[in-house]
Amino acid sequence: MNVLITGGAGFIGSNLVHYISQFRPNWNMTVVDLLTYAGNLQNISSVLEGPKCKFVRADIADSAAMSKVFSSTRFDLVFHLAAESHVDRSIMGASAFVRTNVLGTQTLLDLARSSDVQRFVHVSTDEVYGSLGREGRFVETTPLDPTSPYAASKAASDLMVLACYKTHRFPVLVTRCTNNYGPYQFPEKFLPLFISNALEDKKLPLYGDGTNVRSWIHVNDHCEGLLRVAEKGREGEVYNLGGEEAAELENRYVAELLLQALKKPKELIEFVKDRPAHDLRYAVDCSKAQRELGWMPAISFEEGLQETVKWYSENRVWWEAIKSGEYLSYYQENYGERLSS
Ligand code: NAD
Ligand code: TDX
Repeated sequence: MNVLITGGAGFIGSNLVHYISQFRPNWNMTVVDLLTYAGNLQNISSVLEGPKCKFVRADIADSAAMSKVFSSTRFDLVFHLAAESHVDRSIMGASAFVRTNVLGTQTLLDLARSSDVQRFVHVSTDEVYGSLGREGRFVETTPLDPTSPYAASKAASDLMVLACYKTHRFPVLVTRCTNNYGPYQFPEKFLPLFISNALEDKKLPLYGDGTNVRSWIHVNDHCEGLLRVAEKGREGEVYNLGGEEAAELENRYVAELLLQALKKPKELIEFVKDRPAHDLRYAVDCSKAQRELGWMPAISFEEGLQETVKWYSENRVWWEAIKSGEYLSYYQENYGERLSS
């Protein structure tokens, strides 16, 4: 079985590479990643040392480069994760999001279709549905109503992927997952940013009044969901994947929990100017994945958060190296005027 994983040096992609290496040890993996600011080969270095995984640095929107990748191996399965993935960066500038998330996805679809790929799993997000009020859940048929440029670019890519099935019967599957957490997450996202800032005794910049709700899922539960979708999902279908109900939590509460775990004072939290069009709440109904694939998240948020806090505490070298250079300019641009010091 030959598997192409795009974005395999990023957060979820690298966890998927480790997961496959452990649970599908016979699969041959090819990782394609441009190694943008978010990609880090160290995340998968141990797997790359073995015989089952090779790496190609390439831009998924570069059809000549990607054409070489598809002609070097006949892939049975594609997991497409490469993306610009951070909402705040999409607010600062949307073009890279359109290029990678929309054009890059279409480039892959064209090449995968002409090289007879058997399954194409497009890894999308619950953010394409927009924002929920305090009640209710997104189901797979909820109309798409994205609010950020990031979410709009992912929604556009979902529609191109689904159109490829409708028009050409190309065997695609789309997943829409809630907020992931775990090892190797770039410290611009809420949890690794807050954990690493707390470890450095820096302020935790909480947007608005901190009552926005996210549904948290451990990245390994997401990886298991992706394997089930690839192996058992129905072609042309969308599957929501998300955390347990108990992991639907207000940001403020999660910030306090992680401070407790690190034995740091609540006073590190600073309420700052809100993100524009900040979605109030995400929560997905995963009953389709449960019914059709027998999938459910297995890691409780309580357990997963403790383990994640421990990982960032023990792997300071990993995130300290990232929190330099380009990261500092991004941090200044996004938080400079928001934070008091
Ligand atoms: P990430 O930003 O950590 O990783 C993205 C990876 O894609 C990086 O390694 C980067 O170098 C690579 N990349 C970016 N542009 C590229 C290009 N043009 N060509 C090749 N590679 C490129 O993102 P993540 O959090 O791991 O998310 C992975 C996927 O899962 C994304 O498609 C995202 O939309 C989706 N998703 C993420 C979450 C979440 O909570 N993080 C939840 C649901 C869905
Ligand atoms: O500094 C911050 N302060 C803050 O209060 C940051 C970075 C975030 N937040 C809030 C905003 C959100 O309500 O925390 C919540 C989570 O923020 P992000 O980590 O930026 O994630 P979110 O906007 O929810 O989007 C995430 O989930 C879906 C991922 O970044 C996407 O890639 C994924 O598709």
